[in-house]
Amino acid sequence: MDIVTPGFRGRRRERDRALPPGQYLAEDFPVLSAGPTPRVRPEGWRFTIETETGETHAWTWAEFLALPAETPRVDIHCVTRWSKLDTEWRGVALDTLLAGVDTAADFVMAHSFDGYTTNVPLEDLLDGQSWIAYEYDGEPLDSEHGGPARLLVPHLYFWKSAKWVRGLTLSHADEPGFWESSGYHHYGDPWREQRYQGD
Ligand SMILES: Nc1nc2c(c(=O)[nH]1)N[C@H]1C(S)=C(S)[C@@H](COP(=O)(O)O)O[C@H]1N2
Ligand SMILES: [Mo]
Repeated sequence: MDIVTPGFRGRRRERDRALPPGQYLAEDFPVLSAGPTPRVRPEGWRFTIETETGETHAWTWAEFLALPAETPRVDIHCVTRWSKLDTEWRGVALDTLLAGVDTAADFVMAHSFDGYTTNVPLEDLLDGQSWIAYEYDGEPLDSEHGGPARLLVPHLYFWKSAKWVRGLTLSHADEPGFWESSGYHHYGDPWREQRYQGD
């Protein structure tokens, strides 16, 4: 039997949509940070991509905002078991940022202004799968959610979506980042429930 209560109709679609195993739908947008929120001013902001040969590409905030942006609607899944469906973001696709970058690397480490790091295979950032996002739900990204800009890699657990991202380093070696060094899964596919090492 299908129970429909007033005010719940708008959620019909969300409720009926499949969630990855072990996940539930969050009503709000939880904040999960390993430390305090760093103060990152747009004036001092730089986004840097460093290749395996040491070549660097950098964008100031103004240069970054001038790049073509996209408005992805995506589902996000945190390893602490909450998910949100159809979240709306605005940001620059990694395809755009990496278009002029000459690399033969297979792996990426994302670095953040709070010292956080997380590793992702380069191919998982390409083909419309990831963005550097600076708006959420039509508003500038809140600092507690990673503003001014964060990595958004929605097909992997949300710890891969580095908040306050300051750059990517490309490498031939697959090194673990912050959570990956303390027992979390190296890759983190929510559909295969890759929460911890050995999953
Ligand atoms: N720089 C940085 N990025 C981070 C984190 C962090 O502590 N520092 N936490 C990660 C974790 S574990 C999760 S679940 C998400 C939480 O994002 P939210 O606070 O916007 O929900 O950010 C990820 N990105
Ligand atoms: Mo998390």
